[in-house]
Amino acid sequence: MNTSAILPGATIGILGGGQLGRMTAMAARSMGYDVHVLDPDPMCAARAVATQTLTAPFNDAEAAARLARACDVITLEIEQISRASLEAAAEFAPVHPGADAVYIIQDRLRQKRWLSDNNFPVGAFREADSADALAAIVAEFGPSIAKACHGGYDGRGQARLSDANAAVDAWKSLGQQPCLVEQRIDIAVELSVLVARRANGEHVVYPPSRNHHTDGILTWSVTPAELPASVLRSAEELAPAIAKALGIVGLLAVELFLTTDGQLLVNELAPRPHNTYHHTERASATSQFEQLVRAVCNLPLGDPRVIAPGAIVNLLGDVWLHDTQPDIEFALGVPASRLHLYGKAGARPGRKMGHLSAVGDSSQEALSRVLACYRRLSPASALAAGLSGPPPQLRAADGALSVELAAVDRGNAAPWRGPEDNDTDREDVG
Ligand code: AIR
Repeated sequence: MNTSAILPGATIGILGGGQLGRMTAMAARSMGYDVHVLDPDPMCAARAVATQTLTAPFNDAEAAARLARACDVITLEIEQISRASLEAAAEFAPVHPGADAVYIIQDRLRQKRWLSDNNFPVGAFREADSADALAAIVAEFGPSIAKACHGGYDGRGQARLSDANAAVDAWKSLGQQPCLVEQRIDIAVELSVLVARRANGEHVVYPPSRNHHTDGILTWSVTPAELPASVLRSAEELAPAIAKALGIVGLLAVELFLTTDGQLLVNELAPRPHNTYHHTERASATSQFEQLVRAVCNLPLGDPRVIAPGAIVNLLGDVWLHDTQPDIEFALGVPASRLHLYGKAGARPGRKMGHLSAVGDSSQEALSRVLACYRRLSPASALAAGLSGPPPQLRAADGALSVELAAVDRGNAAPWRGPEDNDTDREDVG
């Protein structure tokens, strides 16, 4: 592999032109790179920032090759790129992360099996290949979530089953295709960790984010996570170990659950920038988007430390679909708040259109500010998301959570013990 740096002036190609591609392209342009994108939607969000937008499906290998021919390096912002497209692009430019890692991650069942086979901690799961099989698994597991292997994101392609009677409807709603079935986990806290890794194996780990989802879609995210040190340490060891095992060059986001009995389990992986790290644009010494550019261009990785506690709230299409339109002027009166819009044309329910961010002197202050901003912007959306009351308390004020976290502090947490040698491992070529 050619390991020299790809310097500003070069062209970065991005497979996918949604909001993640757009924000990556903005960071790349700030650093002096040119950017081309490929996306099936000619009006994709990154179009406004890229100098060339190729309109083609993600399984069009010929188009991926055409993108790569005009670029010095290729990265991606969505994992649903066909293996053939990634391999075709790699004929003409380095593709980071590479086809092998993306292939494992892009199929949810394959990903879970890989994690389990490699001894990373995951909850109970099975494959269902018929409605009857699904019913039998749910009869055994109890409440479960069935997930389509391919294609679903932001809560799409998932069905929650409280008992086996729901299997026929769930099987139909997932397109009558083999799916991943996960036993429902009693979650105390949702968190995520982002790692950036260069071709020589050097990596940096961002402090974990603490996250809150509604109906499978991220609602808010805050950093630092305000969790026990033992949990943070385990999470920070887990992510680079997974990135190394996958040979990731670029970014890997690891979504985790801390269970009510103190275990840390991997939920899902993403080989790209992640919604739970949008606050890095404000809160961190290096944003995740700049970090991706540095990693794939083989530049020194940026400092991942939090320089100001920060939080974000997602703005879904619903915000624009209520009777009352968002009050941007009122919202931006909240101190240290900022509005980010992705320039998407069609507001649809559940579609990520933008986010609000805020920084503060503490995680609690940042979260309280961004939620206040959201309530001002769209009281109806805040009500629908259960966010119209006082902000959630990140520290002990919530009695139940503090009991659960006390159990974690006593050492029940994190059955997974990191490898001894997960320091920078320069000899490993990803
Ligand atoms: N994305 C990728 N995987 C998960 C998410 N949320 C981002 C990418 C992708 C965009 O969502 O940036 O391009 C697609 O958004 P939409 O609203 O057009 O479906």
